[in-house]
Amino acid sequence: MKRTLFVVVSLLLAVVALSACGGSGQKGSTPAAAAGLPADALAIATQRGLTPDDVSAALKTYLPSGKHDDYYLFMSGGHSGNVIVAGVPSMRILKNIAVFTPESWQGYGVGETDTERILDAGNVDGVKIRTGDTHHPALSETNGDYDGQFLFINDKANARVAVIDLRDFETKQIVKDPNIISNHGSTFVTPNTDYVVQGTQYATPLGWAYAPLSEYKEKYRGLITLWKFDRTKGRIIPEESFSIEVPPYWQDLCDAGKLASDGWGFCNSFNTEMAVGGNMQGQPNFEAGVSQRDMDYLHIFNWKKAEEVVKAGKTETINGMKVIRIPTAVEEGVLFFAPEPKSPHGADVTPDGKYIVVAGKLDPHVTIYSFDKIQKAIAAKNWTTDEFGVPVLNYDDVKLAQVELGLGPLHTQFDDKGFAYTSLFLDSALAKWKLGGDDPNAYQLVEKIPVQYNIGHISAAEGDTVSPDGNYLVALNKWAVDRFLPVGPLLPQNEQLIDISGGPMKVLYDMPMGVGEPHYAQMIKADKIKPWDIYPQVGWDPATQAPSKYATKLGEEKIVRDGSNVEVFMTSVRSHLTPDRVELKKGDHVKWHITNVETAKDATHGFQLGGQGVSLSIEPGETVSFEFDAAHDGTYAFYCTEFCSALHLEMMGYVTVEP
Ligand code: RUQ
Ligand code: CUA
Repeated sequence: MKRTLFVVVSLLLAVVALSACGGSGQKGSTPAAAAGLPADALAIATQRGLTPDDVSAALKTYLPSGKHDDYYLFMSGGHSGNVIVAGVPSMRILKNIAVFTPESWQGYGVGETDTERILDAGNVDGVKIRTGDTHHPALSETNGDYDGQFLFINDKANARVAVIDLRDFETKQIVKDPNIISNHGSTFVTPNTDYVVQGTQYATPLGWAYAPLSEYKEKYRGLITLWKFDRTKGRIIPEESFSIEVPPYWQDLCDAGKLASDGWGFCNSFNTEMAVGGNMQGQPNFEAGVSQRDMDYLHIFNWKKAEEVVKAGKTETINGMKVIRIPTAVEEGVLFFAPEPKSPHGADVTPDGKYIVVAGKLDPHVTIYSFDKIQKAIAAKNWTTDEFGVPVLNYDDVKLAQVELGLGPLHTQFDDKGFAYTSLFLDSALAKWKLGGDDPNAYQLVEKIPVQYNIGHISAAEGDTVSPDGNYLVALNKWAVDRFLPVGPLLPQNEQLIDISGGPMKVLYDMPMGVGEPHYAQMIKADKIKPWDIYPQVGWDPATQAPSKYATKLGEEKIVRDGSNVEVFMTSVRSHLTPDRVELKKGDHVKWHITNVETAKDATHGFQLGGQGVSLSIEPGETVSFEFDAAHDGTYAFYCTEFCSALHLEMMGYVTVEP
């Protein structure tokens, strides 16, 4: 114990001395070293039973009040249907971005607002879908590097993709693929965000039309959909998007080629058996059925070639979407397969674009494919074909190396020093290994550390771009078991921050996630994101990112009645809503616009109207519109939901509905 304390003291002193050398140089703040080590530091460490490792982890993650993090971390919220934003290294949560599910506090998707119409665009066959399962966030890229402008995310349950604008961190668009009902290899972007790519997970007949499972091979299909993204509009353009038809092999995870492999994309798959279940009909469970073969197929597609094929009109339009059918994809050299070992998962392209790493859930190796070898095999036309006529390259022609890492390898990320990191689900561990270029023998396992527990995706700082940062990696763990205060049988997920700056890897911080299951995350340098402080002008409509035609100036508030149609033009400013009386008659249809005329940072007003299911958040400069029918006579109160001033409770008004 004495020794431990001694080490703690030396460590604290060393860290303090170091930070003094670095010198914050800030006037008015005394560096800790100059002030001397606080007398109680050792006492605190002792009393709390902190080890030297604990102390250094604390010092590496602690952010003094008012200081900002180095990175933003964008995590999917799993079946909460949203996105969660945190800061790294503090791991403090900064924001929930409502995406596929309504959220009262953001006024998202409630009260017939523009945001409800964004959600309505994702309805399926007229069914209002208000749930989602977000898996893979993708930041927009320029030349293969995150540019901090947009974020995309998929909804696995309904094959939808959403666009989030990072100027205001709000969802702007949801698109529904008209031909598939579930996606997974989604979203990922091409290096200049020309396309947001999406792969099917569970095959169905196109348009999820009816066909019995006995017709699986004939009728069921997957798609790789390339959603065209227009950066100036900040929107996906469905009319300029297209799909490549693929066999019903359950495409899994994808990545876009970059640099050397720009123009190509890669998806692993895992049901080349074409198992159809039937565990009550004497057939194996799906899990056994889809794991019979030793090899599945890495899908290799040439999206630039596909673009030309579409331009040449060699597509079929199915439910409004242009589709390159399999025979055309084969004939035009758009689609190839390469065998990949045992229950593959993940396809991750190295920062230089030269190699593709595929893991195998039931194989202890990662397999590294060489893009150069793939090109040579294609040029030599050295292949067999599958049952659908798709060329299958020879494994030995395209495989460059394998590294044995441990049990259940899943996902790979990269750093700035030539190392790769792979999650090991069954081992509950993170493996660090060395990339070896074209030399198969140079690929080597370096180190493994345990994580708590059942690790899925990992996210290293800019770790899937052409220029990773190293520094930090977050392990997104499925199980937390014993890590946190118990909260009933449904435990939080555990996101662990890991130091990968050099030397042995170290877990620095455990972060419980109070919602959903963050599948994947991306970590971007904080200074690349330039959010607005307030909307660019008073009367702004965030749904269109343009001035609203319903913007109302101070002094120009009014209530306009035309028969039973009533339109309210309201303003909000600390600490009143004008008008504060809205007199309606039973049966009126009401359109109501509120402009928050505040121009002070953070001067948001909320708005709730009792009895009508209306909840809004009106940020400085924003104009929001909502509608409702005054179906019942009575007296209702509306009020501001943000404690905006000392007289916030008085920021209210009445709606009277006369019989
Ligand atoms: S994957 S279950 Cu991202 Cu490993 Cu979805
Ligand atoms: Cu505005 Cu409270």
